[in-house]
Order: sequence, then C-alpha cells, then structure tokens
Amino acid sequence: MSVELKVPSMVCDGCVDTVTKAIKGIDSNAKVEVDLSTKTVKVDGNPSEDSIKEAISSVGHTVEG
Ligand SMILES: [Cu+2]
Repeated sequence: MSVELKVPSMVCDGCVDTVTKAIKGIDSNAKVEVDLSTKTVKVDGNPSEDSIKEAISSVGHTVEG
C-alpha cells in the first residue's frame, strides 16, 4: 500500500531522518521517500495510514490533515 502524507514540521535532514526511522520502526521493509522541499512523506509498505501517522507523531512531528 502506498501512502502519501504532508509533515510540515520537518525542517531539516535531521527531521527527515527521525521521521524515516519512526516509519521503519513499524515496518523495517517499508520504502520511505521524503521530499523536504514539499514536506511530503511517501511510504510504500504494509502499515496503515493511521499507524504511520501515529509513528510520526510519536517522534514529535505533526501530520497535516
Ligand atoms: Cu530537523
């Protein structure tokens, strides 16, 4: 399943790393692509959209919408 989310709280490569690790923490095989300029996170993997949102907010980031 492919999920695309906006995470406007990401401001630097450290944030990208934090968010990527959070998602890999719930699915180590997930393919995570982050575009910092558009604040977009694309995930190809098994977790549901809700669990991805939860993982992102658990590391202090905010998912839009
Ligand atoms: Cu940062």
